[in-house]
Amino acid sequence: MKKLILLLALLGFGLLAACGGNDDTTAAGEGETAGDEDEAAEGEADGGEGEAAGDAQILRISLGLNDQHPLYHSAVHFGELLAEKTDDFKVEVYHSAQIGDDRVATEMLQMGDLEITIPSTSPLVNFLPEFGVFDLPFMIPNEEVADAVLDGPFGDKMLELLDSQDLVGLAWYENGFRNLTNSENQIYSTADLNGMVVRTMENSIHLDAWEALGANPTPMSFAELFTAMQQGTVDGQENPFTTINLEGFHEVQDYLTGTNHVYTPFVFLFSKPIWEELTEEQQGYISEAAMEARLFNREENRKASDEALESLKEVMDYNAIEGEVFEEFQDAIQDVITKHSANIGEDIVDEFIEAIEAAQ
Ligand code: KDG
Repeated sequence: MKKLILLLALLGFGLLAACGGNDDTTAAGEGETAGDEDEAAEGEADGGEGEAAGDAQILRISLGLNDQHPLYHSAVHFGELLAEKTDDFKVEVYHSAQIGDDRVATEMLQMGDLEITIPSTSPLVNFLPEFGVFDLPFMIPNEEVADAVLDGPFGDKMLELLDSQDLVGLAWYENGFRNLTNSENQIYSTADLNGMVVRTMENSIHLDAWEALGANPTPMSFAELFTAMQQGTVDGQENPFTTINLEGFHEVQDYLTGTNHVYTPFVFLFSKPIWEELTEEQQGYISEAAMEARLFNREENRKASDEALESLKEVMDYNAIEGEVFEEFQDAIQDVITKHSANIGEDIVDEFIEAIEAAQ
C-alpha cells in the first residue's frame, strides 16, 4: 500500500500533463475504408450462428459505441487486415449495441453465440474482479504509460485470466481518459458534485468513487445512457472526450469537466468455444490482425480525442480540474482505492503499480 501512496504523489504532475492533451502517438494505421462498414451497418442484429458467406465463416463484432467512433473504424480495419491474410472469414461490425450491451455480448461469447466484442474492461469485473484494477482512479498518468503497461507482461497476464471465463483476450484497444459531463452546474470543487445523479458503468469501484466525491451515482449500461440524460433520469455521466463528442452527449449536457480520473482500456474478446473450433493457422491470422489493428485504434482514438475536446469547448461550458482541486479529488477517493485493492487482490494491484512505475 505504501507503493500506492507514493505513486499517487508522483502522479500529481503526470496527470496534469494528461489534462492538457494527448501525447504523440506511434504511426500505425492507414486510412480507413468503407469496405464492410456500410454493409455491416445495415445488418440486422443476428443472435444466431454466423452464416457462411460463400465458404467464408462470418465473424460478427458487437460494439456499444456508434459507427462514428474510432472503435468502430478499428473493428472495420481489423476485418480488412484479416481479409489480407486469409479468405476463410468475413467480418461484420454491429455498432450501437445492436446485438446487445457489453454484458449481454460478453455472455453471448461465453456461450458461443457470438464471435467478437470489444468492451470496456469495467463491466468485466462482473466476471473477473481482478479487472477492477483498471478502474482504480488516478493511476495511469498518460497514454505512453498505458501502452507500455497493457502491451507488457502485466497486460499479457490480465488477458490470460480471461481464459477461465470462456473468453480469449487478443489485444488491448483504447477507450481513454474519462471526464465528467452534467446538466446542472460546472464543477470547481467536490462540493459542486453534492447529490448529483451521475451514471457510472456497472462497476462497484466507479460507484464507490463517485459516492466518495459527494455524488449520487447510479449504474447503467451504455446503451441506456443517452435516453437517461435526455429524460433527466441522470444529471451527469463520465466518458472520454471522444465518446462525449461522437455520441452527441453535448446535445443533452451543458457542462464538461476535465477530470481525467481514470484510463479505461477496451479489450478485444473472442468466444473461446468458437476459437477452439478454428485451426491454429486461423487463430494466428485473427490474433495478428487484432494486434495490428490496436495500433491503428490508438492513433485514431488520440486524434479523435484532441479534436473532440476542441469541438466540445465550442458548445459546452468547460473547466479542467487542476492543482489543489485535483488533489482534493485524489484525497476523497483514497479509501475507495484501499477498499477495492483488497477485492481485486493486493498482488494484482502491486504488479499494476510496478508496471506503471517501470514505464515512467
Ligand atoms: O462498447 C463499449 C461501450 O459499450 C462502453 O464500454 C463505453 O466507456 C463506456 C461506458 O461508459 O459504458
